[in-house]
Amino acid sequence: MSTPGVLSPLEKEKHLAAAAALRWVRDGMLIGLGTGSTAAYFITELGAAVRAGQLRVQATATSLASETLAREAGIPLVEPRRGLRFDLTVDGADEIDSQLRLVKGGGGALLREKVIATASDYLLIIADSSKAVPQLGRFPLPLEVVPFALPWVMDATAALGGAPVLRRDKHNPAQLAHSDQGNLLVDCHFEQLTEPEQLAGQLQAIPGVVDHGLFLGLARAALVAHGEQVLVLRA
Ligand code: ABF
Repeated sequence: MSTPGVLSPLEKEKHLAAAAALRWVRDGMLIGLGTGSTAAYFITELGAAVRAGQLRVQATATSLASETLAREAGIPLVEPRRGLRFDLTVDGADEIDSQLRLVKGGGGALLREKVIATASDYLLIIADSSKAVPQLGRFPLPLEVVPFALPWVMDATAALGGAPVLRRDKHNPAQLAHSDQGNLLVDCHFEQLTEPEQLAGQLQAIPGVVDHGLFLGLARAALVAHGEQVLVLRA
């Protein structure tokens, strides 16, 4: 495990969880690479193992940012194609409950993340301790939305109690945020997600919603770092 410089306690936890995920990787695997700062630590660690000749893997990334990082790290990349399945995908999350239901998409990559997670035999989530929650819903639920449909998606999600907010570019708030597909991102502020399965169906039924950040029944395990310890949660 590489040792990054001075890190905050949460950053240390992210790095610890990411480094622990390397133990799930076997030689020859096809790996899905997640997005976000925790997944970035994993990509860096995996790249170091590949460059050192300890592991031979191929990978596909869930975002253009992770793809660039993986390329720089020396991880061989494969393009999407029919029949492609991933032995393992390692990704972060915004919230994880005790049933390993997830809220994802704070990083804007929820669509590619769900595509790759669904095409994976094993989705392993890596996270710092702040992500484990008794109930989903404190973190706003992201949606990827086709631009033309935006006004009606805002109306429909408001009617569901989601208090939708159109996401702005975090580096340039005068601009709207866009996904890698060029779609818009809407963050829904539900007070609590008591029935995530029902809500997932309602959101998916809104025309123009490409996908939502609820990942239900997809994660097989989560590595959640608490201080110096990494807890393994299983579905
Ligand atoms: C991705 O990155 C997401 O689905 C989630 O939105 C985010 C987590 O980011 P971080 O690891 O930076 O907290 O995994």
